[in-house]
Amino acid sequence: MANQNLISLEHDESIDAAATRLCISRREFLQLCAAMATTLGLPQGADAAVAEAVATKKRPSVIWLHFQECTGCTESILRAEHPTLENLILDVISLDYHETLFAAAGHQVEAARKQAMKDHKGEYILVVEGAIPTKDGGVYCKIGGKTAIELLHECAADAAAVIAIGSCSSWGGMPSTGPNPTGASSVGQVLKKPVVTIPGCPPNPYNFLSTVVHLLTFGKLPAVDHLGRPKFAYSTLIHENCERRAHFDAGRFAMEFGDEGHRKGHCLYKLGCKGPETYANCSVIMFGDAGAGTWPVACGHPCIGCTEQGVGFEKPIHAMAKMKNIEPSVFLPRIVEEKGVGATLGSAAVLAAVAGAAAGAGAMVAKNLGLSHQAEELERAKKEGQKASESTEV
Ligand code: FSX
Ligand code: SF4
Ligand code: F3S
Repeated sequence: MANQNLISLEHDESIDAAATRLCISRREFLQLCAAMATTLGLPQGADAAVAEAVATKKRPSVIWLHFQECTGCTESILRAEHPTLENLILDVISLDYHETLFAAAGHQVEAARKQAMKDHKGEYILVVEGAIPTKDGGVYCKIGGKTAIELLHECAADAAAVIAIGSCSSWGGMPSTGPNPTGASSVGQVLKKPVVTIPGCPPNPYNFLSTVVHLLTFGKLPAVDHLGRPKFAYSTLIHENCERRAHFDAGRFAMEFGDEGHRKGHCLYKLGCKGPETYANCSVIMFGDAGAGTWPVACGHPCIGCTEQGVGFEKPIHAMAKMKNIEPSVFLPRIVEEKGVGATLGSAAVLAAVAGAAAGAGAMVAKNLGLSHQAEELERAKKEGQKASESTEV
């Protein structure tokens, strides 16, 4: 069914102007906005509100700090190979300070930071990439003569919101791996207050973009969990929506890289996949540059739990994951559906949307349902084949 709300924007000049700014067609612009509304788990029709906000709202000033990290967050967010995404992110924010992207250097760039903080006092968003070394007075990371601890406190004081981007700033990430010689800590630990966290090493750019777009559209940051993670992105385990889940449930595993199970796309649990203990939406919205619709597990590599404190960079890559949720997913179909009882696939998908589960789950469930049925069919055919050959032998 056509989306009436998007159709109502057909003659909206601001939409045309936004599309022209981004060098894309208005159709592509609306598709992007619909994708963001979907990522946010917003109800049908919210895509029009998102499109209007992106096209017309004043861009918030962003001051972006870099501490202990690899700059992968910036690289994944502003990927040069994806000019549309890069343009869109730079279109929804006003990036007033960013050490690695600024052409200026030294005193000039320091002056730009101070000016932006003065001009947008109490209104700017502080985005922090990288962990903060806290040992020995913080001497292991200094910028412009100030330690990361000093800079963070200085910039956070007048910020309207603080977003920790990537696992390093969210919970310490790779720099905090034992024995953590520099005392690498998270933004929340140093500021001693909750901040919005977008973990991932690197984080999925759509999760950052969708967080900012939520702020633009509704004037507030999205709902977060106890770790500050936006619920739209981090409330389900990778394992819950994984395309290999049917193989897990049927007990079909790759045992070695390159073995038959691996080549057939079986579950990577026994190769150390941390999907069962990692909260993120990679299996739903996909994440990776290896081709369309891919993400680490789809490429054949176990999830290493890069978003999850205590898992990523902590547990050996090939150690088996702890099962956090051993209950079968409510979205998995019953083998025999009793009439009038139980959730149908359609209602499960609606429930997922209402519950704010990452959108796309319905599609993934449908895909899993197909795989489950295929698996059952294969199993049945195999058994029937065995029976037939047994009776022939007798
Ligand atoms: Fe790197 Fe960012 Fe990892 Fe950390 O991402 S991709 S080390 S999360 O802070 O630059
Ligand atoms: Fe997917 Fe990993 Fe779970 Fe297997 S263990 S179903 S590969 S998330
Ligand atoms: Fe990270 Fe696992 Fe996603 S390794 S990118 S959380 S699939």
